[in-house]
Amino acid sequence: MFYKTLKKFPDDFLWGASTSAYQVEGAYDEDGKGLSVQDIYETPEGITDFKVASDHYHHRTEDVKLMAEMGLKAYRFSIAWTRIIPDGDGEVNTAGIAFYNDLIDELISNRIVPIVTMYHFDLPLKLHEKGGWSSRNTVDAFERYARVLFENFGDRVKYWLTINEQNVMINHPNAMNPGTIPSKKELYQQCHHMFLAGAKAVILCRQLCKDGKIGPAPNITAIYPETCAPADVIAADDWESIRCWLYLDMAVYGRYNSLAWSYLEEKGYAPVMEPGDMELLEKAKPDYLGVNYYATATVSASRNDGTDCQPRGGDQQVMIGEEGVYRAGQNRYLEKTEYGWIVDSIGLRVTLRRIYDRYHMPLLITENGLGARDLLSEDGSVHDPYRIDYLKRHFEQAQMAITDGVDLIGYCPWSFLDLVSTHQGYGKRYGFVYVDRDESDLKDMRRIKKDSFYWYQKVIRSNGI
Ligand code: BGP
Repeated sequence: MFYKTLKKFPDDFLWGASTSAYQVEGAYDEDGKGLSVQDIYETPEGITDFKVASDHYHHRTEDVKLMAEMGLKAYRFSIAWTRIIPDGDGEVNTAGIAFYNDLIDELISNRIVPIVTMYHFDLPLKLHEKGGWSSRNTVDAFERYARVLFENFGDRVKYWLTINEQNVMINHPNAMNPGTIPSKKELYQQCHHMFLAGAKAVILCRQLCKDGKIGPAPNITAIYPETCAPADVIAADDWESIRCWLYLDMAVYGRYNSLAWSYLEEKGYAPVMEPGDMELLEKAKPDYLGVNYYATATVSASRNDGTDCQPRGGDQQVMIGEEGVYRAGQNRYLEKTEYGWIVDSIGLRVTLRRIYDRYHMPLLITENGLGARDLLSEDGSVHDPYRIDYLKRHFEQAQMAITDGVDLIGYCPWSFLDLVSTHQGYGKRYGFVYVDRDESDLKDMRRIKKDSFYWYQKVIRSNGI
């Protein structure tokens, strides 16, 4: 629908930016930090160690100054579980508490609202070795970790996010499981345990954080049918339920989405539950929903002939489609990035409207951005007009969604500064701030403001006008 006048971004809109611990911090074994599953991936020959990341651990103060200069209203970062409790369920590491205390204090003194993700893909290795999310002990360990976080930081952190992209960890488990990839049956058991862990954290947050707000941060995207053939529409509905609503229905209503549950039963993936699980899940209502959005997906009806599941864009690491459920479709209306990711700014509006319509809860965009091979030019600057164009188009659609009636409280593009990509090394950059290192040379890690930094600064100053 067209509007004569667009609604403004709210005055207290949280213009932010995101990162996650293992992707920016570095210092993976310093000051008592334990190893996480991310710290044991083998680095290919000739590639510098990704665990140094952007060395934010040692550049913290400088990085916060840059955030303040850009005018950020909020900074979404994750806490490394292994910096707080090195083995996941044992002693608390006071140096880890001190690091995040300092970060939070520096943010607040610069009037930047901290938005804290409790767990972003970096399960403590010791817990992983003891069965990881397949074991219910990890649920207890997460609850204890949550208590440590709330007791130490809950006086200053108002916005909490429980688990980053639980749905991606279930659907694309390769990036979080060094070694053997669990079977689907096991993954959905892990998923159930993560639901319990998230619910326990929500309940604890209510008890321990006076003004705390807490919610999940799944990766949500509208799924389009490739054609208007009813069988394609069914496939799109099915995949949207299995990929998205399964996770948000559980977070908001504390119940399994019925369509997704039928799928779990049909495939033999339904998790084993214990008495009291569903009661617990029902009690844990979030205050808001984080949404990571990159791109929509287009699907067509399954053929169920053994060819539904295929590697994404030739990448054997990421399979899309599922036998008997859906197959990847083509969308000739959408462009792709140089990394083959679909770009669909209107899809952001579609996605936000669908989520809001289902749940009527405040929404916070916790990730969205463009990965590109940015270059440091000879004049010492980084020109990234493509990123400005990408974000501009997405911000416009966010404003359209607000005009549609969506209660959108903030927007945290991925990422504040360049960092290690989950799937594609360091050459794929997302930041407003360039970090002078590459995949084969750590160089001096100098921070350089990209053109998009100055552009976003203006966007924030004018509150999106
Ligand atoms: C999301 C993750 C982020 C980040 C982003 C970009 O799924 O939450 O951690 O990595 O995707 O993905 P990539 O780094 O693979 O380009």
